[in-house]
Amino acid sequence: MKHMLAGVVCTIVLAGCDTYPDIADDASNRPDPEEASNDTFFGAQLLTESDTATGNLSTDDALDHYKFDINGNFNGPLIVTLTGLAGDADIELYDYNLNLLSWSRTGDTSNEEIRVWHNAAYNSASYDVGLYYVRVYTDNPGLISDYTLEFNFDKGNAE
Ligand SMILES: [Ca+2]
Ligand SMILES: [Ca+2]
Repeated sequence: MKHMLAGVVCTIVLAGCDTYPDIADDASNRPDPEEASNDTFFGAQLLTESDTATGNLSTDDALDHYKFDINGNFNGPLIVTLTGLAGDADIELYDYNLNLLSWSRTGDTSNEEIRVWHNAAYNSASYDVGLYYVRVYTDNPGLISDYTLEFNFDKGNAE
């Protein structure tokens, strides 16, 4: 009985842990490059015209991905914010290789903010040295909320 209880507790604890980046299509469990929705990294919406995106999370769509390129030939702070929330949603920042760089997971309707230092020397041979991915998501299945996602890259003294 004690062992069973330990197993249950362990399962509950694990269920609360972060998982690896989910680049797989939920249905097939395999990468799906033709995925049209922004629910996967493959369908990440490119922010080009503006550094701001407005989106919506709902019961049927609790996960959105975005990507942007800061053309980062300069070092400087990159700041990503999520505002305008009606409930608890969170953000994660990934590099061009989909490595999780940082995250912001405050509670309730609090704004989220991620600050990282963009190092232009990091894999500078790559064409996508300034490419980042952002995941906007909620763990609250009942949440319905608009949001504003914004990124800001300060080239500092380089300009
Ligand atoms: Ca979505
Ligand atoms: Ca939150």
